[in-house]
Formats: sequence, structure tokens, C-alpha cells
Amino acid sequence: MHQNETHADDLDRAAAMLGSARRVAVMTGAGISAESGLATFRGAGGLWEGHAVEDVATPEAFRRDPALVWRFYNARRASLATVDPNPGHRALVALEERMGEDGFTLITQNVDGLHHAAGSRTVLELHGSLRRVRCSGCEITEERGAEPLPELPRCSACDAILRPDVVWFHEALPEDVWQKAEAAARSCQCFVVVGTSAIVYPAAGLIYVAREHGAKVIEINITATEASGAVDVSLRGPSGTILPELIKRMGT
Ligand code: BV8
Repeated sequence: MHQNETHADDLDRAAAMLGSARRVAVMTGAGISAESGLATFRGAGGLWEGHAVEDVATPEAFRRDPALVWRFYNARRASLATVDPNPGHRALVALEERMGEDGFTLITQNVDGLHHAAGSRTVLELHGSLRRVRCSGCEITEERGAEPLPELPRCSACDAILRPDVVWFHEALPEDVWQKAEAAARSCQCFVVVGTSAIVYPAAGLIYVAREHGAKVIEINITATEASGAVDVSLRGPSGTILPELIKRMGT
């Protein structure tokens, strides 16, 4: 059987798993936003201005050199103003509409807000949002979209330095969001993991939680990942093409 026949068969198998599930959970990573023009974390070898992301996206880096960390985040916030959701994000909106509110949970590691922009109604943002800032003093949070911020933005209430409202390495994920994501992974019959290298924990652990609770796991990625050995179907290719094709094969 040559390549695209197996690919078509895999798409049909995956569509059947989705179609027979009462509850579906989807977890996305930076790969779903690649076709919108946003860099992934490990695509550029995980480097930014020669720094490993794991060295910039940490509370220690912020304490040591807040201006450097803000340069990293302001550069990414600026790119948000220039990108739009792609057909992969929109296919997940269609899947949410098809499955209904109780039958669908979207979990994302991404902080780019593109799922919201595409029209997804409930999005569990495990790692926070680039569009929100939080005061490092009084903790208030503000939606600031993609508007340019000063090099060292300060809180209008207490004048302490603001930080991006994202989860840095060595920080705990928001407890309420994590609980909902874990519950969805435990109770779904089909777990779709899209565009993640499945390296970052505890997010990547959700794949194994779903599997251990009997869900069928579908992976959509342009390459194999840490999780590929644990999935039921691997759909190799760009999520902007695969996701719309998959939803189409679910039939009416
Ligand atoms: C924590 C926000 C503890 C900031 C991010 C075991 C258990 C628990 C923790 C750990 C553990 N082992 C290690 C840790 C520590 C650490 C960790 O996981 N480190 C890794 C590097 C090993 N985890 C943490 O620190 C977490 N916190 O554990 O706290 C704790 C508990 C209680 C109390 C106190 C502390 C916090 C992790 C969150 C870090 N923050 N982001 C920011 O964005 O700047 S993580 C960051 O990586 C992003 O969120 C990103 O989404 C995420 C994962 O990366 P991916 O999304 O997978 O992106 P990547 O580039 O890697 O891959 C892209 C994929 O897409 C590739 O596979 C590619 O092939 C594919 N692709 C590309 N194009 C396409 C495509 N696929 C389809 N279509 C395409 N077109």
C-alpha cells in the first residue's frame, strides 16, 4: 500500500474514533500556530537572541534582568498584531460546534490567543496568555492585547513592574485550569494532540492520562514526537491541512 493510501486510511480511522466519541479533548501546542506565521519553541532550535527559551521564560531570569525578559515577550506580543488564526484553529471551532459544549474541551499550551480569535468558546490556557499582564506587586491582571508596552511596564495601581501573565518554567500552572484539563483528559473517549513536541510537563502528561483512562489518542504533527509511541493514530502533516480534512471525513 503506498503512502497516501495509508494516510487516507489513517484519516478515516481517526475520523471514526472522533465520530464515535461522546466526549473529545484536544490539546494544542505551538505547531498549530506555525501556519499563522508564529515561530514554534523548538523550531528555531529553541533559541531567542542566543538564549534558550528555558533560560528566558523563568522567574529567575525576570528577577535578574526584567528588561531582557520584556524584550523577549514584547517581540512576541508585537508579532501577535500581525497574525491571524489559520484553518487548523478554525477546524477546532467547527469540531466544538459539532460536539457541543459538554462534548468538547480545548486545552492549549499556547499563549498567543489564536484559539479565542478563531472563535473557540472555552479554551483552557494551561500556560497563560501573552495578551494579559500581571503586576509583580499587587497581582492585578489586565488584558493588554498586542498593544506595544514600555520596556519596563509598571502597574498603574502600585507602580511595581508588570510581568506577562504566562506560566514560566519552574512555576505552577493555574490550579483551576489544570484541574479542568486533567478531568477532560480522564473522561474523554478521544484525545487529539496537535502541534506539540510533548516535551513540556505537566501538560504533556495529559496525553498519558487520557490513554490510561481508555481514550483513543490521535496525534497530528509534521514530525514524530516524544508521544508518538503512545498514540493510536499518527497523522503526519501540517495541522492547517489535516484538521479540516479530518473534520470533513467525520461526515455529516
Ligand atoms: C512546573 C509559557 C512545577 C511561557 C511555557 C516533570 C513534571 C513536572 C515538571 C517538569 C518535569 N520535567 C521537567 C519539568 C520542568 C518543566 C519542563 O517541562 N521542562 C521541559 C523543558 C523538560 N516544566 C515546568 O517548569 C512547568 N512547571 O512543572 O512547575 C511546580 C509545581 C508546583 C509548584 C511550583 C512549581 C511549567 C511549564 C510551562 C512553561 N511555559 N510557556 C512562554 O510561552 O514564553 S512552555 C512553552 O513550551 C510553550 O507554552 C509551548 O507551548 C510549550 C511546549 O512547546 P510546544 O508547544 O510543544 O512547542 P515546540 O516548539 O516544542 O513544538 C512544536 C511542535 O509542533 C513540534 O513537534 C513540531 O513538529 C510541530 N509543528 C510545527 N509546525 C507544525 C507542527 N505540527 C503540525 N502542523 C504544523 N504546521
